[in-house]
Amino acid sequence: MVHVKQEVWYEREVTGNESYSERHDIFEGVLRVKSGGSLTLVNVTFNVADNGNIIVEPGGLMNITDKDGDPSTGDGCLINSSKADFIFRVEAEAAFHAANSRFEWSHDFSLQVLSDEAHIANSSFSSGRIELYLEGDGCTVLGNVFGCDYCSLASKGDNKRIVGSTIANGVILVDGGSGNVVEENTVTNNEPRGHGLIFFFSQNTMARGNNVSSCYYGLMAISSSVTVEKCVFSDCKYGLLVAYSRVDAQSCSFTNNT
Ligand SMILES: [Ca+2]
Repeated sequence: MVHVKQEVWYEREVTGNESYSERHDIFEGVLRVKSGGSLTLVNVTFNVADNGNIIVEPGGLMNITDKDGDPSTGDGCLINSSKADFIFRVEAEAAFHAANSRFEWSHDFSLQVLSDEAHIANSSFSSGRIELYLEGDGCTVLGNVFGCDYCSLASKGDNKRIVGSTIANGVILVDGGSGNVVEENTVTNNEPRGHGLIFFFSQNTMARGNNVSSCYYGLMAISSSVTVEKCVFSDCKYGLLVAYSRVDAQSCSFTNNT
């Protein structure tokens, strides 16, 4: 039997290099990764208490990952809480890497990523209402699963790649910016009048290979320029809504939209 360490973390500031693996810790208070600090968690379960928040400050790095680089083996991290209104914020000029891990919340969870250096891959977000808000330029969100009560994946800024995610109930919103790519995502939105993909003042955007179903508008473009390629819109009230926009739709399919 593997002995798993368990500790309670109270208010904590990370200022140097800290790395933890194979632990099951409880976190209370505010965790801050400070400028010059680096916190790596590998196969760590982190239960966040009711007073917990996580802030990665400018110049800090947080890395949440698994042991073997394989998303199928269940040896990643689990960040877990039943706290209402939990905030996990990566500030501008900070860095954040999350891979092959799980984030589980039973209330509202806001992961606010304001930095350019942010990569979130092959992870799952479940339960509660999740807001993943991306504000920097060039971050990537690849191959994640959002199985929450409601999920909003919202981005500002340029040149992001939102690829290969599954959103069981929610929306991908690209608000402003240029050169963003939304590709091969599967999006369902069961909220009344909930939409699938929304582009709002978003220029030179590519939406390619997405599968959007059970939404009010499958895709809404307002004051945007969007190339829509090889997307499938099914069982929506309306496939597309385009206003003050240039939308170039190629090889898309529309089925069962009422
Ligand atoms: Ca793994």
